[in-house]
Amino acid sequence: MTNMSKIWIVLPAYNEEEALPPLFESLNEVLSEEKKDFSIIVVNDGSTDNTAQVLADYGKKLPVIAVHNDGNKGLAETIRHGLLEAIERTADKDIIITMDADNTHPAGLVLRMVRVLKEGNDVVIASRYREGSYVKGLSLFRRFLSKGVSWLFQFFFPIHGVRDYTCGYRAYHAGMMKKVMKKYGDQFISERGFSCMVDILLRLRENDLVFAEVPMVLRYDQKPGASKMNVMQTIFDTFWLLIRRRFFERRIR
Ligand SMILES: Nc1nc2c(ncn2[C@@H]2O[C@H](COP(=O)(O)OP(=O)(O)O)[C@@H](O)[C@H]2O)c(=O)[nH]1
Ligand SMILES: [Mg+2]
Repeated sequence: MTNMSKIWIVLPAYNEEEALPPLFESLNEVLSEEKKDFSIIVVNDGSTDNTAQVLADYGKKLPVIAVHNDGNKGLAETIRHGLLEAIERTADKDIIITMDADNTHPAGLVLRMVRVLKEGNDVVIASRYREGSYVKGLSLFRRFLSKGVSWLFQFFFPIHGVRDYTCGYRAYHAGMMKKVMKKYGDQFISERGFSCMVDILLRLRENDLVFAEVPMVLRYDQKPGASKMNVMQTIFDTFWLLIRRRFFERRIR
């Protein structure tokens, strides 16, 4: 076991009492079947439903580690918290995976992402824009928005191998993540809301890394509740991030 790299799954969760149990079950199924060593770090962002209880229950039967924000801090702060918790625990050869806690990102894809990461990539993105990708159940408007962001960023901030800038399902080489997060400190994530996923990618882009994508089947039809994304706010934040980084801020090297 000791020479195996461990998989650390980081889940930002805000009121996900319904989605977490089936997600835990399927992660456990796919990873145990392949005899992978794994832990799931869930950052509870001041949920007002039974998320905390679900985490306490699952912590007794699966390798689920619950950490709690004091209050509702938003997605960016929650992802940052989760990544910091992860890099404190990981060995350099480990793998850190972030995914939505809403049970729309298929657990089975973890295996392929790990495989592709080990094939020589530093970052692997589960992408909606590759041969074999499929999006089920997401509104036309939301699909159009992500696609627009994808085009804009591919034009202004091209990254070799990257088309999906917004998806939260990603695999990172742990040693790389440690180095990069230490280097930027508080500036690693400057956004507050859902635009943090683009923000992280732009930071990583400033470093000499290798990116790859694998096709994802996004099961938005399995989402138990409504989306928690504030669409207008996210559009605004994302555009402002693009303009700031493109025209006002200097690249940090
Ligand atoms: N920390 C935090 N996480 C949130 C918040 N809103 C949503 N999330 C989490 O962020 C992820 C993405 O949210 P989701 O509703 O799936 O957005 P969508 O898939 O883009 O419609 C999920 O894991 C949510 O639990 C929030 O206010 N704070
Ligand atoms: Mg989601």
